[in-house]
Amino acid sequence: MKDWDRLITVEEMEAATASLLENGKKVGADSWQQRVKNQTPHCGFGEAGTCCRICSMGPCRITPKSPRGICGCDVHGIVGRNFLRFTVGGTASHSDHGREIMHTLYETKENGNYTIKDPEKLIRIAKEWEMETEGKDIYELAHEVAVKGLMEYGKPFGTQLFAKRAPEHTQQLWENAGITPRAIDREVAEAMHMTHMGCSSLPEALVHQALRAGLSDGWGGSMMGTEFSDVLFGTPKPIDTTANLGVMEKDMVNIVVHGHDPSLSEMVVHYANDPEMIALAKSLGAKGINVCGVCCTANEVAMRHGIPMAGNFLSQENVVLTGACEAIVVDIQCIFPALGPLSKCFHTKFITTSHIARMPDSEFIEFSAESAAENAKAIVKTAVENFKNRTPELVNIPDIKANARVGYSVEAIVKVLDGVANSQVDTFGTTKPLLECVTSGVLRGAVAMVGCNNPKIRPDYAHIELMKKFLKNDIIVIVSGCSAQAAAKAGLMDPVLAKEYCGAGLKRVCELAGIPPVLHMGSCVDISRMLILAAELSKDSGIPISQLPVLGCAPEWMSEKAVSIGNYVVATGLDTFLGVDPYVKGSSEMGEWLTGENGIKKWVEANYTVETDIEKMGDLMIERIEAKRAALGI
Ligand code: XCC
Ligand code: SF4
Repeated sequence: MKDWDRLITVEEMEAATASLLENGKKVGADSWQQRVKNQTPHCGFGEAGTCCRICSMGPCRITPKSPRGICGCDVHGIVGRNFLRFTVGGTASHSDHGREIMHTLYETKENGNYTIKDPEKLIRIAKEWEMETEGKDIYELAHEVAVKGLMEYGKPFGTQLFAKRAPEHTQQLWENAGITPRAIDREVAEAMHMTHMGCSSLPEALVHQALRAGLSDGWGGSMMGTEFSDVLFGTPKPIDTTANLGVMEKDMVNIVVHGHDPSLSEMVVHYANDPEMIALAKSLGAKGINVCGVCCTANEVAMRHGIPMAGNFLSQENVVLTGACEAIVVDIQCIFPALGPLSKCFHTKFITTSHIARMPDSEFIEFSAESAAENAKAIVKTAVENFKNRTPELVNIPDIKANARVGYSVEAIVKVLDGVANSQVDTFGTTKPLLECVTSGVLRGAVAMVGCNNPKIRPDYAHIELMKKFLKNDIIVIVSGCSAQAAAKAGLMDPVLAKEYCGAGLKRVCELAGIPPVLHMGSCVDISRMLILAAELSKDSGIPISQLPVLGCAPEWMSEKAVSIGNYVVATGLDTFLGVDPYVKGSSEMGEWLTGENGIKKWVEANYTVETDIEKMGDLMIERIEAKRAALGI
């Protein structure tokens, strides 16, 4: 047993943060904790979604005395437009990440910077897209598939190719409601158009487009991001790693990768293993090079290479505060601009690499697929050379670290659960063993927990406490994004120790399959993996997705991307529980559309529940799972 073989509590993590903030004080560092104080109380109009600045006659704010904006728009129109814009901010970001991956796929070549690691998957998708694969060189095929995928963003006619992966019933619901997603860019542009001054102010129309745009993300941009990341970098398989701040190494060069696009982090990981770079590190007095991750980039490299995960969204400042971070290398999304000034307080190099995410006080080393090797080498070298600039008195690495088994792609889940529920060999390659666990009651159901941290919620507490509650009730938890890292940091992905939290049924499944009770499915674009899993469960059982005892939940979400995700998860038929209100509480009509019985539920058989009391949310979710079971008679 290693000294870190233990479970970590939220209190321990909080104590670690407190000690790091003390470290920051010594050098005059700012912190998000302080900025939250400066920003509180938040603007009430913004919080309720009742402020409009879509045209320059405003900004208009809705109060009992001024119930309409200058153009006459009422509160429901304003809240609805804000909600739709919030959604497509996320749709655009996720999907653009997917687009970058498609460009990387286009750049692949034999012995190039990027190659094809999962050719079978590429061929499988090409066939699914009805492309000719026979007799083609794999790189020729990759090139053609990349072009076809990129067309999904702007094709003038038709709907998303991957939408056909949904069960018939779901596709029919989408068809009936008119929300089958068309070209991704079109859904985003149309949403911006609809919310332009003097266009849509009818909640029904705005919510309708929010669902369709969301679906173009989940079953379009994000799904391409996931599937072709697998093609490029390998489809994840279970792999052991460690998580929490203790993964940083006192005697090594620490390079933290942060952001989302694995095209960058894969290369950094590769060059950190380069003998020349390791020799350089040793010549400068370090024992080697340690790459660790933050946010979704961490998920990507953990799942494919077992790179340790230093933390999630609200721990990004913590990695710099350790005083042991030689470089924090970022690409896109969820990067605090605060990292610029913060790294100036230490020796840390803050390296930005994408024209999409330029920030003050950073060193910009532009990264592109054509020059990826050169760029990555320059980045690693900069970090290594910075080791000598450390201030030893400022090094403070909290001694907290947990084991985590990660890498549960749908392919991996199907494989590991095969045979667990006494099923026969003929079920190989299906989700039937998992279904058997659920119908027999050994497992009561599943919860897909996703999303960020948000200072409005005690960081990681909601994720971890909810997970423990579900495990105790024999509900298996699948996770992605920063929710996944919350679990990993606490030890909930330790296949040995996490069993202690499980009910008897779940414990047995974990033991038989050798899995942790919380399954790491990846980054946020990888929520598309959850869609595929839900679709497969539905197809294999003949039960519509909305009737399966499976729920979605984002207790600590904060980003626009999370709202886009919420829309596609709900639109796929999964009831979704949010711990933070998406700025819609100012409109009763929007509330009804999203959370009521007569709104989106009529279209997609699922809706949202917003519940900021986390204990209550957990109870509601368990009740909902049991109600779905009862309705199925299982
Ligand atoms: Fe970002 Fe993906 Fe949220 Fe984490 S979970 S804070 S979106 S890194 Ni996506
Ligand atoms: Fe005000 Fe209407 Fe302009 Fe919005 S669109 S700022 S409500 S006048």
